[in-house]
Amino acid sequence: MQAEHDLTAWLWATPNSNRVSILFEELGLSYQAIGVNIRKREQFDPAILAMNPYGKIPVVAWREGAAPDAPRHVLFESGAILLAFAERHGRLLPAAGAARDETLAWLMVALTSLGPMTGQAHHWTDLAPQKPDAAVAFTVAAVARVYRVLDERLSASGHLAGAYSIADIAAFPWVARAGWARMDLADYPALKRWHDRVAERPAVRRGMAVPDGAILSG
Ligand SMILES: N[C@@H](CCC(=O)N[C@@H](CS)C(=O)NCC(=O)O)C(=O)O
Repeated sequence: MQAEHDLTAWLWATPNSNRVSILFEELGLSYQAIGVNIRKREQFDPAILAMNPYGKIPVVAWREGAAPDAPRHVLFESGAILLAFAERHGRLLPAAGAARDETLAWLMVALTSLGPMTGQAHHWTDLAPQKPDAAVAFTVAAVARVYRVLDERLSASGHLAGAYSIADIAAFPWVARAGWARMDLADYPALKRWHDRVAERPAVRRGMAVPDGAILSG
């Protein structure tokens, strides 16, 4: 296991940020969470842009040793952070074989379909000043399609890929915002059971409340 020193995460009350705070809580890491209020466009502060040229959160940084001059690592993209920390700590991702491949496949469903499409649906159903019917219908239908796949998968398996893993951590904070895509979890019983079970995990409860006091509004 590799230890991180001065582990810091730049986050807000957003699903991609919650992936990282849940991950760190599950791994039992000690870290400092710094709030970046994306509604105030703080993600474009030069200090954030210097770490992530995309100007998005989450971003994390740490030193590879206790010495002040130990090499500092900076990492952005929630999927990269999930993979890097699962590998560094040898947890939440099987080391090899079919179980690892399956975990990566469901991780990719969360990273490339569930998250982005729910984000788009949130934009068109809620945030956008105009809400064209076609844009709303397209994005809501895309989320419903992913929900059907997840629901079918979870009716046959307790977690997305066998044991609880970074695939579940990547998916959970987005499913927790089902309302953003006009989804009702009551229509997806296996997904709802999984959601309710994962939500009960102490690390998930703690991670969903980070950064302390952050509210995504407006
Ligand atoms: N693919 C990126 C997406 C990051 C992302 O879109 N983060 C949102 C918050 S969940 C953000 O920073 N939004 C502000 C913006 O895009 O300017 C990841 O998974 O980390």
